[in-house]
Amino acid sequence: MPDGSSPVSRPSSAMSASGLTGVDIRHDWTVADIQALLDLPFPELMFRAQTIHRASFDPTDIQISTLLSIKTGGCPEDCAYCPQSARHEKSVKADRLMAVETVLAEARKARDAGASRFCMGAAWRSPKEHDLETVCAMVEGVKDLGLETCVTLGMLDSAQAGKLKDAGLDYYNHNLDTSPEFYGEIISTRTYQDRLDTLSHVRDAGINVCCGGIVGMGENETDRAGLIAALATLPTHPESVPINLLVRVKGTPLGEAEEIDPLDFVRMIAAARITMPKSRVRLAAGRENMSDETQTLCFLAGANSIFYGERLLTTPNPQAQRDRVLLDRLGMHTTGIGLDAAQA
Ligand code: SAM
Ligand code: DTB
Ligand code: SF4
Repeated sequence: MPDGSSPVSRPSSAMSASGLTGVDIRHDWTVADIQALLDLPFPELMFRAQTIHRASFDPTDIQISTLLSIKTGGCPEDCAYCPQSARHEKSVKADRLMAVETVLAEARKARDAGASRFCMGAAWRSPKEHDLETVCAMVEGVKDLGLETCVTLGMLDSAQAGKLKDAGLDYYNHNLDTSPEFYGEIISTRTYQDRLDTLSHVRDAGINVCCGGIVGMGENETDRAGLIAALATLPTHPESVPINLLVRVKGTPLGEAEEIDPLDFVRMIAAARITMPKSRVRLAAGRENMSDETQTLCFLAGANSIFYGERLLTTPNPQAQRDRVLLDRLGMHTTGIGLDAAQA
C-alpha cells in the first residue's frame, strides 16, 4: 500500500466527508492505487463499487447504444486486435462509406428497438474533409430521429471536432485501449499522445467524451491498472467508459490470445466504477461469449451501459432477445426510450 490515501484505507466516497450521498471525484489516482483496488478481496471490491454506483445511479438502470460500421475495413493502422486493419493476414473486406439514407434507415431500426444512442464507427486513421461532411449529415439526420449521436472516426484535429460539434454530435468515442507502457505492443502507427491530443480536441469542442479500453490482449495487471489510471486522471473523466473484452478474431495478431479469468474482467469494471463515479461504465465488446452470470456480476460491479443489437462493428453481439430476457430476469430496465415501450 503506498500511503494513507490508498484505496484500502480511504473511506468510500459515498460515506466521505462530503456527506452520505456526496461523491468525491478524484483525478489523482496512481497506478498503485488502482492496483490495490484490483487486488482487494472480491466481496470488498464489489461492496465499494456498489456503494459508489448507488450514490449516483439507479442500479437497475442500463443505457443502451447501438453500433453501426459506416465505413468498414481497409484501415491503414496496425492495431493488433482489429479485424479492420488492412495490414493483417485476414482482414474484413473493405467497403466504401455508407450513404446517409442507408445509415438513417439503420438508426430508425435501432430507435424502434429501444436504443437511446446510435454510434457510428469508421475504419479510418482520421477522417478526410469530404467524408467528414457526409458524417456531419449523418449526425444531423440521426439527431432528428430523437437519438443521441456518437461517432468514432480515428484521430481528429480541433477544426474537425468543431465541425462535428456544429453538426450536433453528442459523443465522440476514442479509446486509450491499454496502459501507456503496453500500448507499443499493440499499435505502432499512432502514439498514446496522439490519442490524448484527439481527446482534448473533442473535449475542448464541447463534445462528450467516450473513452475506454480493451482487456485480454496479453497485458499484465499493472497494465490494467495503468489503463484505468490513465482514464481516471484525464482532466475531466470521460462521460462514457467502454470496457471491452477482446473479441479474438482469427487472422489478427491477437486471434489466439489467452482467455482471461472472467472475474478479472469484473474487477476492471469495478475499478472503473470506483475511480470514475459519475461516468457511464459500459460493458462493451465481448458479451457474445460471456455467460449471463458474468454479465450480471459486471452490472453488480457498476456497469450501466451496453451495446445492444446483434452486431458490434464487424463481429457478433448478443441477440436483442437474449438481452431482453437477461434484463428481465434481473429486474433491470433501460434508460431513454424504454424497451417495453418500443416493443408495445
Ligand atoms: N478507427 C477508429 C479508431 O480506432 O479510433 C474507430 C473505430 S475502432 C474499431 C474503435 C475501437 O474499437 C478501438 O479503439 C478498440 O478499442 C475497439 N475494438 C476494435 N477491435 C476490437 C476487438 N477485436 N475487441 C475489442 N475491442 C475492439
Ligand atoms: C468501443 O469501445 N467498442 C466498440 C466501439 N467502441 C466502437 C467497438 C467494438 C469492436 C469489436 C470488434 C468488431 O466488431 O469489429
Ligand atoms: Fe483502424 Fe480503428 Fe481498427 Fe485501429 S481500431 S485498425 S484505427 S479501425
